[in-house]
Amino acid sequence: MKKITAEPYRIKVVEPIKMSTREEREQWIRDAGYNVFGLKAEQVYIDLLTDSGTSAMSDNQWAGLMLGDESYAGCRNFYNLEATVQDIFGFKYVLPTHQGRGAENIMTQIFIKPGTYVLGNMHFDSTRGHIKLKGGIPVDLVIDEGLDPQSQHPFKGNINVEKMESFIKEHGPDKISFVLITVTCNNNGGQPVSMVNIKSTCEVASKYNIPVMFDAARFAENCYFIRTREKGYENKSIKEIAREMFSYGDGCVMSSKKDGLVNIGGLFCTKHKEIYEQAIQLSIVYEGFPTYGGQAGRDMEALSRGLQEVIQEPYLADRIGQVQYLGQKLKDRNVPIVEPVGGHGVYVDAKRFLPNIPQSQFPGQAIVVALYINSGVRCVELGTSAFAEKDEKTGEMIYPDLELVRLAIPRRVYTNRHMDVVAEGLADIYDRRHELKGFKIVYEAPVLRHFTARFEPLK
Ligand code: P71
Repeated sequence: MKKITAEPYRIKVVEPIKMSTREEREQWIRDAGYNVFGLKAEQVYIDLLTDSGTSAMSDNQWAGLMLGDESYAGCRNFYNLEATVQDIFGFKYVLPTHQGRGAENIMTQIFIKPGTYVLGNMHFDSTRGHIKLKGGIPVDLVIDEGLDPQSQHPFKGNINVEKMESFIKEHGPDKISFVLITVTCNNNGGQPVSMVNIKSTCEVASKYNIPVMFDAARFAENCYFIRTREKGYENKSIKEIAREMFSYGDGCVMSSKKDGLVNIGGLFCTKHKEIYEQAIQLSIVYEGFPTYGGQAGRDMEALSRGLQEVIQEPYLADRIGQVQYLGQKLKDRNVPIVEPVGGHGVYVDAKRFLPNIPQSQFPGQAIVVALYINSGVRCVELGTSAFAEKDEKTGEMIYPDLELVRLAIPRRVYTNRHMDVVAEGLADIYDRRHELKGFKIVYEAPVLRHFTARFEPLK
């Protein structure tokens, strides 16, 4: 029998959160145009909007803040961070950035020539934005199983390597600026990429002289899945797995707001001196002098310590275990979710949850609003509101394959009793799903509309 375990930490500081009444929440969400991005955080009881920048830091990280060296150039915390990243990632050259997208800006400026393609499993929104702004064309090549919420494939973030090679042959290697592997793959459920897949992706890319970068936002969670799901890695440490994974690529960008266990910051790393030298120029213009890159000395100290904590096996077992706990509770109540459950949250399959509400009426948004009103839980729609696009030629709406609602779980912040409240609330709504109505959009911005859109419920 499996031994019962509990959190590998105890709680030293608590932050009160406010409970509210259903009537208050009905009023607040109406005022916010039925968009949870418009709510004040204090109007939320359990906030599962994102796992980005929402982690709780450890006592060791907080202690590190006091050791911040706020010198403009060459502060000691940079050298600590550099040594930690070199040790865990294996990349020689390390540049801090203000957050993930700062590193993406540097990466896309270095690699992209206008009119070239950037291949990847699934590019994240901000990456996609940076690629397009530099004249590149983002191409998603995730395996078919990755787009099927019910497929039990253990590595649904994998790249379809054959498809990638045919794409390169068809368009010519000169037309591909670089390959980006996002670990774990956020857009389809925090799904991992296997070591075998990373290795063969990099082999094919290098055959055609195409550089490979990683989006390492959730690298430790990916390594944990490799350790627990991929043959040959069960006895390796997370650090050994990370070192092997990164060894196949040319560098990485990272939003340290996820697996850095800090609230802000990012990294750009590479093994090549020439790339580093170009990156320094861009860093000075967009981020800051290369030994701070938009971060305070104390931020870099907390990040250095966070990276050492995030690769600890008990931490990851607890972290991934909590996400699976919520997933299992929802499954027990028949709520349709993306399976297997990924690394940083549970993704609800809105198409199966509300088969009677067409994508044009925002079924995901209907679930998000109902869960907020019911339980004070804030989550996010990753479906029609976030990703539908108008066809430039025909003006027709193109709906995304996946209509999902993400319950992202902040790291070390909530207990499993909070997860029980979330599961209970969502299961209640599922039992009453026939009462739910769709929405129409009454205001939308031309780009990234889901942050500021306003909705009205359909009668
Ligand atoms: C998430 C976020 C935060 C977010 C950012 C933009 C729009 C909506 C939500 C951010 C990521 C990410 C990956 C794989 C790069 C970034 C940008 N994720 N890559 O999931 O997931 O990092 O926010 O530090 O600039 O809620 P940044």
